[in-house]
Amino acid sequence: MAYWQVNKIKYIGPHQSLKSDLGFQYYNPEEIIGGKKMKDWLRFSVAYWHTFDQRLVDPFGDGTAIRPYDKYSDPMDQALAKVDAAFEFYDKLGVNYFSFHDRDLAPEGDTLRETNQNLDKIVDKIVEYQKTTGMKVLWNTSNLFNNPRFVAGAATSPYADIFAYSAAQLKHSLEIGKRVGAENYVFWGGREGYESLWNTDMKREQEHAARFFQMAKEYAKEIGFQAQMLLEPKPKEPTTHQYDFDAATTIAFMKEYNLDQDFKLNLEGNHANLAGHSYQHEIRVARTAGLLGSLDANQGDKLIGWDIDEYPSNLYETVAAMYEVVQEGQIGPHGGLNFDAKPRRSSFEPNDLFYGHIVGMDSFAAGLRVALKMKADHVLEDIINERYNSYNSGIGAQIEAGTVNFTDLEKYSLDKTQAQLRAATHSDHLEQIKDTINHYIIETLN
Ligand code: XUL
Ligand code: CO
Repeated sequence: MAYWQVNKIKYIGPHQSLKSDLGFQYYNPEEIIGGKKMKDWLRFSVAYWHTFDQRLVDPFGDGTAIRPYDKYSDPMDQALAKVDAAFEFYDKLGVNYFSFHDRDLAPEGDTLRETNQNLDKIVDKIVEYQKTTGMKVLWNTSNLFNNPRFVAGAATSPYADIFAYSAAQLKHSLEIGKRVGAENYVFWGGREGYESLWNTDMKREQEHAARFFQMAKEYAKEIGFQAQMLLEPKPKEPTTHQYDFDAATTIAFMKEYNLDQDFKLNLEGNHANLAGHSYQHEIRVARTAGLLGSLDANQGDKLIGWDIDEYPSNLYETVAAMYEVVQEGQIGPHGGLNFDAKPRRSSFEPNDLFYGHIVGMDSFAAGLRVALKMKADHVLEDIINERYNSYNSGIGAQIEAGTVNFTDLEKYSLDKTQAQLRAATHSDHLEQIKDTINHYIIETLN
């Protein structure tokens, strides 16, 4: 039985008008570009929670989603049907990876023992499908935020029983990660933050979080689960302040607690915007620290300002993100682009899940094409090399080599005139750079 009323999505090339059939305009998975297949550059992953579980609720309205497994009223029957629907969806969309939380897959029981039994039954079915389809897991994670017991956090909960339960839940999630061969394991600190400092012992909470990550790493090692561990920064939502605020804050935390050897970052576009940054900024910060792990692909709406998880469609942003990836040579050692994104509440039909992924995949594929072309033409490299040229010789080279001090630099500068100093600077011609980038976008995609 087919759950999704579409044929396999194929590359059809750039198309002018609204398409009657579904197809990719820029994503051509087997095409070799920049020395690699497109699908290997991008490693797209479908997010189980948004794609198969999300009912399209918003704070003012109930879910609108129509899904092909809605007819199953028993939660376990529905969970089993969703696995069939999911694997058919991956096949029709043509992706090789998916990502999931433990709680996305199966309903909770009254005890963790019962919950684990439900989950294991679904994972058994997933593992069988993996054998016949070759589908891989980009990452799995544990939902330590939805249930009311996590009201004040999980690893940073002030209640020790909740910390203990969270550890036990996570332990099983790591075991599942090993069974499905997850390439990464993500920690998004859903409620690891605070509502108010007036009742919060911040230092103690952060030490608890660090201990939690240490134990997770130790247990993964103990069972031979080799996934790359990733922390996913987000500044707010659901708590007023989340400890993993942004890439820079999370890196400082990782270094303070000696986690930077074993953990890297999973960065998300909409989270970057909530922190007052661009996606490109977050990726650059992680790259600079050698800690780029993987990417969650989505975008926010600048006019709304919440974390609304739109499918990415903004070409300028995907070009900027893929520019960073192209400079890096890969997304991360085992990274990919996971669509942490959902359709709008008004796009409630099953096929909208395909349209959403198509625009997301096409947008990043287009970004990749443009970024590779700009790199091949050395557009920005030449500008940047020229801009820092004064450090390649003379006083600049001495500054970089650490062979001069403040006294030397005073001697060097004391009698320089205003005109000489003005002549040492050059216009950045930023407007020209932006016009050039526009030109590359238009030319490459035509
Ligand atoms: C929430 C978010 C999560 C994580 C996984 O904003 O991004 O979906 O990616 O828990
Ligand atoms: Co995310």
